[in-house]
Order: sequence, then C-alpha cells, then structure tokens
Amino acid sequence: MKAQIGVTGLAVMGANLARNFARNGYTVALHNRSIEKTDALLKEHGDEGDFIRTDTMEELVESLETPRRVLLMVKAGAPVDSVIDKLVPLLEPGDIVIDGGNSNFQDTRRREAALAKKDLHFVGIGVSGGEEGALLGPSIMPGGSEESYQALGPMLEKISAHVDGDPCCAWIGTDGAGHFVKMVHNGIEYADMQVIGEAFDLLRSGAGIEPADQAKIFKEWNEGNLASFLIEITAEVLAHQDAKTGKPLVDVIVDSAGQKGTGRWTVQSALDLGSPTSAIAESVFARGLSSQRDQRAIAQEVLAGHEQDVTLGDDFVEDVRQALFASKLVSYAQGLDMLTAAATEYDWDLKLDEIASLWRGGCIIRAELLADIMKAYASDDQPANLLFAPAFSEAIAGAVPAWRRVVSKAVALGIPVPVFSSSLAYYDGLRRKRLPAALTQGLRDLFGAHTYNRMDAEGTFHTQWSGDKTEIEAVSTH
Ligand code: NBP
Repeated sequence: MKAQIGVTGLAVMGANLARNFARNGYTVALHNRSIEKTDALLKEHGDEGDFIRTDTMEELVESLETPRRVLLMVKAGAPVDSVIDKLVPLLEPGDIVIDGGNSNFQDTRRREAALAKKDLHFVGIGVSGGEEGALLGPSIMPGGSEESYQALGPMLEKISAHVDGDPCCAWIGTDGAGHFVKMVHNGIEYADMQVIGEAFDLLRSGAGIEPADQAKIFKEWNEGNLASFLIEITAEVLAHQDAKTGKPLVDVIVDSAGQKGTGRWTVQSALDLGSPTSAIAESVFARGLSSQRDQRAIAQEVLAGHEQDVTLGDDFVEDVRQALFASKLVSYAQGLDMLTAAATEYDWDLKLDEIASLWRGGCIIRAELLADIMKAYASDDQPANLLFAPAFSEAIAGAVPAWRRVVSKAVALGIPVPVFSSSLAYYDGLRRKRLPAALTQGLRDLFGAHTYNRMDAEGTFHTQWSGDKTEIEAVSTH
C-alpha cells in the first residue's frame, strides 16, 4: 500500500493535518525528525485512518505514490530549508513539495524557483484555523504552479472547511501567492482584534461597563453585521471569571500582547508596496506599545493627560458598535487593496472574491461580512477599493456620524483608539479633494529639487528657489 500524501513535522499542526487527511480516507505516511512524535500520534490516533509509519526520509519517500506529495509542517524558517535539502535528492521530476507552515512569502518564492530548476513543484500553502482548524477543516491558501494544484487541490479542498457546500480552499496563484494571502489574512486578524480591544476599552474606561456585562453586549453584536468568530469568542473571554481570584479573567491577564511576526511581515510588505495599510500597522504598533511595560510605568508618573469631561450620551454603546464596524471595514479594504498592489508587483492573478470566499470558514477572521465582500468582487464591475462597492459605501456612510463622535470622545477622554482614529483618517484622506501632499511636494522641491506636477499643465516643474524663483520645466525626479 502506498500513501497519497506524506507529512513530515508532526507537532500539533502537522499531526492534526495528517489526521484530517486520514479521516477523509487518504492513506498518510507519517514522518518526524524524532520518531517519538510519530509513535505518539500512532498510539493515540492510529485507528482514525490508514497511516504508514516511517522512520527516515528515505522510507517516507519510498512509501508515497507518484507524483509524490510531501507536506512539510516543520517550524518556519531555517528548518524548512534543512528539510528541503534532505528531501530533494530523494525525489523525482514532477513530485510536489508542500510547505504548510507560516513561511515568509519571499522564502517561498525563492524555494519555488530553486525547486522548479529541478523539475519539482513547490507549493506554499497558507493554513489558517489553528490546531482545531487543522483537524476539523482549515481555510487553505495554496500557491505554486497551476499544474501542481491539479494533483494536490482536490485533496486540500476535501480536508478544508466548507461553507454552503463550497470548500474554503482555492488555488491562489503562482509561487508565494498563497503565503502572501495568508500573511495579509493574519494582518487583518491583528486589526480585527485591535478594534475589538478599542471597543472594549471605550466601554470599560469610558462607559464603566464591567466585562460580564460587556460579554452580553458582544453576544448581541454577534447577531448583527459584526457576526464573526472573533466577536463570538470575545463574549466568551469577557464572561470568564478567574477561578483563583473571582475577578474577570481579562483583569488578571497582563496587558502586554505577544506576536509571532506575521503582522509585522504584513506591514513590512505594505511599506515595500507603498500600500496604505494603516489599520494593520497601528495594530502591530499597539501590540509593541503594550509590551513596553517599563516605559508605560514611567509615563503614568511623568506624562500629563488633561482629559476632558464628555457626555457619552444614551447611544454610546451603539456608537461604539458602529465605529467598530466602520474601522473593521477599513482594515479589510486596506488588506484587499494591498493584495491588489501585490498582484501587480508579483504578477499574480489574485481573485479577491475567491479569497474572501475561502476566508469565510475555518479561519480566525471568518465573518458574515466576507459573504458580502465576496459578492462585491464577484461582479464584473470590480470596485477599485472595497469601500467603493455600493453595499459598503452605504454601510460605512451610515456609520460615519457615530464613528466621528466616538473618536472625538475617545480623544477627549484620553482613551487611545489608534485603529478607530487612523481608519477614520484614511477614510477622510481618500475622500478629500485636496491633500496637503501639495505642500509636501513644494517642500521637497525647495530642499531637494525633487520637482512637482502642476494642476493646470502637463509636465514636470521646478522652482529655482535659491535664484530668482522662476519656474522651469524639469526632468522628473519624483
Ligand atoms: P512548530 O512550529 O513548533 O515546529 C515543530 C516541528 O518542527 C517538530 O515536528 C520539529 O521536529 C520540527 N523541526 C524543527 Br523545530 N526543526 C527541524 C529541523 N531542523 N528539521 C526537521 N524538523 C524540524 O510546530 P507547529 O506549531 O505544529 O507549527 C508548524 C507550522 O505551522 C509552523 O510554521 C507554524 O508557524 C505553522 N502554523 C501554526 C499554527 C498553530 O496554531 N500552531 C497555525 C497555523 C500555522 P522535532 O519533533 O524533531 O523537534
């Protein structure tokens, strides 16, 4: 008996994906650098399907039907290269090496190009949904050659989450496209969590609503246009009492947020692409600031607040809900805009409707909203920005008055709302007829002769600032 797929790297994610394949009727060859994990998996779950135990990389390769499909679920970074180096000499042209870890998309591009020279397929797949998703059905974002997807796609689609009968898995594009889309997904996840945090802080510090009561509010919000996995689990976390102290658990947890790096990568890529992804950037920075606990302790002593009294009004909770919704829309709009920029830069034919569709199930940012995003991009008349799709421009317009009220009250109260406020600034920046960028260009021309364009004429111009200040037509140095 040969296996249809081999999995090497049987920590939590690899083990659960291997079990998921087996539960779906595939024969799975198991391999791990140290045999203990392989044996533990077989001992605990060996009866869930057909597994082949392999001890060495050679045995793993021999156990697979051709073209071979080998899924790497090892720690991202150097371990992936190390496993590839051991695996590749054992493979034959047409075999498929799959990296299901959270690899940087630039590494995936490099690895794909290197393996293509050896007539091997390299498929970088983004897998979202954590441990539970890996076992029960993740959202899967595969990149690589279209040909490799013919051999691999049906298996991935089968083990993925399904929404309305559709798999949450579709071919994303060549080389690093899958890992890129997964990275942006994670960036949006950062922003989603940050806006929830800002709403929580406003309701707690502004309106004095205790976590247990907020849990009820979030539960109610989960019935409307905010319905999503993250809002659902926010209600669960806020309702939870610490067994040791009897306090709300959220009051016992140290207020310093960790990060593994995909949010940071998203922002770095956004900067490279010149894509204004402020909601994700502010979310990453907010985690950074939360971790500066020593500086925060000093700031509490030395920095004055001068907070102002504000009347919150009876509609404050509803206003916060609307501000949260509008800011969330902006973060999705920015993330999708970044995908559009990346598609041009890296020559990927990204289909935003399919990407929204496969984020609807299995993954952390799954939300009702994604069905509408899918529809917005499924039409022939693709919006240049998500916010321009009629359903979204209307939805956000309805939220703008509340959004402005919330941001101005937060500022007066001294409650930081970096994503609520920067998203509103992005929205206003997009809408504004004239931006102060004109002055920026004037300044750049004065100190660096960087030139500027005129509103009323074609061409590129420079004012001779240190001479007689006459304008000359110049070669562009923008
Ligand atoms: P880890 O990221 O903790 O990696 C542990 C695995 O890597 C073990 O099987 C280990 O083998 C193997 N490994 C290491 Br470390 N160095 C190796 C090397 N040089 N050669 C061969 N194998 C090596 O596992 P994970 O949490 O299951 O995550 C796997 C991938 O999935 C990661 O890229 C992660 O970022 C990604 N991911 C994780 C989640 C999640 O919720 N955890 C979600 C989505 C994606 P050993 O047993 O011999 O030490």
